[in-house]
Amino acid sequence: MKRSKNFAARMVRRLPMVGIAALLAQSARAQFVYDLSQPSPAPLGSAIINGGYLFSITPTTASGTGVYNTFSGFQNSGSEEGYNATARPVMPNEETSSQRVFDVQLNTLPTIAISGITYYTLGLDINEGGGANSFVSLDQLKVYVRQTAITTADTLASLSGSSTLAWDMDAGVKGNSVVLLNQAISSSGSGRSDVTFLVPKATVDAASGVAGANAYFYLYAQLGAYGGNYTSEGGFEEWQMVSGLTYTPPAPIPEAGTVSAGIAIAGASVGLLAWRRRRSAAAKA
Ligand SMILES: [Ca+2]
Ligand SMILES: [Ca+2]
Ligand SMILES: [Ca+2]
Repeated sequence: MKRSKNFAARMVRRLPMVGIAALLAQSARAQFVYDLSQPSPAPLGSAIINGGYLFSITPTTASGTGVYNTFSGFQNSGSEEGYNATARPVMPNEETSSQRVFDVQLNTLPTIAISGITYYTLGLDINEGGGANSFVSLDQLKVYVRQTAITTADTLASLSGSSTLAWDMDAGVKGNSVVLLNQAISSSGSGRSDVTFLVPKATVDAASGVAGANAYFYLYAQLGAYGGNYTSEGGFEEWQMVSGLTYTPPAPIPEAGTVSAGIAIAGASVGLLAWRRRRSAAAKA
């Protein structure tokens, strides 16, 4: 009986820590949402995340002047993920064509200079069908670099465990980020990017540890995991090297977006913690 009372007392003392742990866990799940899926107001939305720059292309500014060279593509119903590699097998959602999914070296990536910063210039060609299906979320986007080509590419772990993470959309000051996209905004058609992704060249080169920029570049992405109207359907989403761009990107809106329900859950955790403290005090009385 005495042991049981001591056990109960220990548990009561631990309750505030349990509350704090729950608070931290819920906060970690909060997402910062960049909504680039709405057609107005013009110019179309953009997002700067951890020094990277994502924006939609408009039909009037893309002008058909770019060259779009696909190096990774994947599709799955619901959510989907994958990364480029020449090694086979690739991840389950990834295309298997050696012409469309392959290793990329940094010195083959196109670049563009904007306001004195040079970026590697990449694009995402969304293939989601029309109507309500045209929306899709970008939940994860990670740039990995390696000094040699990857030889096992069938899991994310085989990449992340052997490579340097050079850039991550979830590593910025806002933490876990999601970008909401809409194929219908660009109306660019298949074969041309709907969304441009610029990642600072200096950041990626430094992470590679190879001065001559011969390092290998791997782009991992996950789409559709946000759920709701933003699941993935239709054909393959394809990542492209984009060269020959002549347009000026829309003005960056780094603070755009809203915080999802995660913060509200964290607030509820604070309330729960206070309730547990009151319970603890009552137990001691
Ligand atoms: Ca969709
Ligand atoms: Ca994320
Ligand atoms: Ca698709």
